[in-house]
Amino acid sequence: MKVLVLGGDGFCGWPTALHLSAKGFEVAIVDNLSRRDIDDELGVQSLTPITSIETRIAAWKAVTGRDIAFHKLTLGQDYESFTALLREWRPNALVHFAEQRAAPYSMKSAQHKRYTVNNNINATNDTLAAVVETGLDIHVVHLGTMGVYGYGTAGMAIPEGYLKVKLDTPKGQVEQEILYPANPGSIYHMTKTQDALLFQFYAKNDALRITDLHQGIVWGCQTEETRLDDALINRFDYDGDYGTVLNRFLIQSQLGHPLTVHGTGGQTRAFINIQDTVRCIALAIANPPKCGERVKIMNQMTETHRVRDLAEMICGLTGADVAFLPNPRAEADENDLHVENKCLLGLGLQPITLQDGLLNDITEVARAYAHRADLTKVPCLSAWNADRLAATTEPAPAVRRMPAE
Ligand code: USQ
Repeated sequence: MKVLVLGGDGFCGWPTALHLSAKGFEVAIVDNLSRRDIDDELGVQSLTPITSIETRIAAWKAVTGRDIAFHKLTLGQDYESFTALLREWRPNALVHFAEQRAAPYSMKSAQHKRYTVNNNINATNDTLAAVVETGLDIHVVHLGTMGVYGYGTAGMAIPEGYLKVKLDTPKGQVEQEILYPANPGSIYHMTKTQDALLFQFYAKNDALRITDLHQGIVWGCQTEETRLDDALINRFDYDGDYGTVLNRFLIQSQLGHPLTVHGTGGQTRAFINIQDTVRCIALAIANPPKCGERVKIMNQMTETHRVRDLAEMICGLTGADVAFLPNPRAEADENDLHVENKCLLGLGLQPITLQDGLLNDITEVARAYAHRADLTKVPCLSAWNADRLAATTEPAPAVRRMPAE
């Protein structure tokens, strides 16, 4: 079976390409290496020393004997080259990671909002239009986000994509299932809610087989495959735009930097380990929807945690201090989050929970590469709006030792 990994040089795409190759799929990567260009723009590099895509692929061949082809093209722009590649290579499935994935980066300026919208939505539409135009039967697996639902306290577990509603009609009450109402919290998350509508349309109009995986915040860095050789190492982002909360706290604890908790740290979010991410993608490929079926939506997360509880856990493990900082994001101070994730568990996912893998990850990556970190890149400087910008330029509050009183 042939799988094309769009965005296969990125944080989730690279380990996914290796995992699928290791499982015996024939794998090719499409990527324009834009994530590496953004590193240069932001003046920060992955904490881990990642090698060029050519070196990565050669190392994989040397270690496993398996080939991975690489095609450099920009989805959403190089449409003709992309359709030609589909016609020539005829993949059975494609996995779509080829989007700008950082919420703070998408909120930096008008230019960053425009880039994120143009890049992400055109990449998705071109992918779907190309599948239709070629007439090939390709299962499209997309990496969506839990952020399409918003993180509001719903009073119920957030279902997997669809919500049953009762409508009052002149003929009485009618039950329907609709897409769970979109409630994005950043321009980046908004592009993923637009993606969901594109998927709904193409599944209905063209009977495309589409799976949309609403993933939580990924933590960890290495997978079974990226550990096989130093040249295969995955990227690890710790900066204020691309670093995600738990990975940031882990490296901050190794740098002697107070943990940067936004506001009261009352935001509850969904999490998943990177090893489980790649396993979920393989499960999704193995269990496609049927032709003519609605979009198959699965919540790709394994546990929920409140940000300040994570900070407390890491303080307990490492003795780090905490700085409760003014929140640069427009988000609720506190929320409860309950999420259904029966689909992937039902397909056989056995979650790696935070307690299982946490210490390994601290020692393996954060400690080993702490010397490469640039402390000036740790603060989150992208504010969601003028009010948040004003709040974040207030004098810094005192650093506190957890647990907070
Ligand atoms: N936060 C802190 N301190 C920090 C960084 C973040 O308190 O130093 C807080 C944020 O204010 C927010 C929460 O931690 O309340 C999560 O922030 P994040 O940067 O870890 O995650 P987010 O911006 O939501 O985005 C990440 C990925 C994105 C993915 C999403 C899944 O970058 O690609 O879609 O997680 S989810 O959050 O479930 O929507």
